[in-house]
Amino acid sequence: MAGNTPSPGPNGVELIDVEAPPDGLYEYSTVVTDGINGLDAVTDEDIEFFKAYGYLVIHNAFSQPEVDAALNGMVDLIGGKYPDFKGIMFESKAREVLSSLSPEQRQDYVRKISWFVEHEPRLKALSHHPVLLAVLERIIGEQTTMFQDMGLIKPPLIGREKPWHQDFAYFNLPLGTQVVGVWVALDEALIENGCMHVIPGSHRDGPVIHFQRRDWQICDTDVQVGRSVAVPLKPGGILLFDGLLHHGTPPSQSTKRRRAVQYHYRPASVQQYGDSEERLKVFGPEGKDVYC
Ligand SMILES: O=C(O)CCC(=O)C(=O)O
Repeated sequence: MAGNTPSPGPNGVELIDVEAPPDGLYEYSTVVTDGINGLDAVTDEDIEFFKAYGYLVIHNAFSQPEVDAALNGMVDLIGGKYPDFKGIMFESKAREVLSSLSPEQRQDYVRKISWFVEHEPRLKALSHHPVLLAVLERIIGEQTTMFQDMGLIKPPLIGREKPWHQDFAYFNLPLGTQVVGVWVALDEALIENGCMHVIPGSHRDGPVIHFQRRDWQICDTDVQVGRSVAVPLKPGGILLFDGLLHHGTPPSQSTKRRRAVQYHYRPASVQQYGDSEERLKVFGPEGKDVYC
């Protein structure tokens, strides 16, 4: 995939390609196949595993009816059912074809949706599931506040990479705050359609400088690819991950959709900073005499 060349997207519409990641960036040492079965089954050892490795896989966290309801909610958000909802980030060129697409087809032109939980109760239900919140409280050590919600969509074949990064680099929170991300597979997330890749234990290395390249990201040559693992999930499976865990997703090479939602939680007692100054001091403002 070369930069900025048109290529056929769904329904034959031309889309602008984005820069491809370097070869080998998403090689992995292992595919994670084990995990907990159900939110109720999380033990104290699992909480310790999370603290040691920075992630936890829970299969069947949500039932198929809950997943189907969430997908219907996502289709309604993208299809324009809620006029007050403005949080849709479309793929380039989508604007030209939007009016000709059905709500179902529209999903294949969306990259991301955000700030939707107050508009869509079926997606809020996942984020506020009482047993999920209880697990998060055990990790965070106090009552939690959800402070970010996102729908992450990789349309078939054109779904782009999310380069390696630490989510904490995006948050204006005091360093040391225990942040937990919850990534929920709504479709089956496979290696081919861009499942999550993580570097176990990398949260313990602390904050890493990020650069504005294909995204706000860890330098490709700093990624410890040899330590990375791929985390495929069935619909309803979730990945819990530490805000400092290195993670990323490769571009889709599949005709299968990969839709997911991601929620972030922090301790209720910790407030966000009003500006990004502290964050950029730690994660590196672009142009600060460092190059990757
Ligand atoms: O779902 C994806 O493709 C990547 C999501 C992610 O890592 C993020 O937005 O922080």
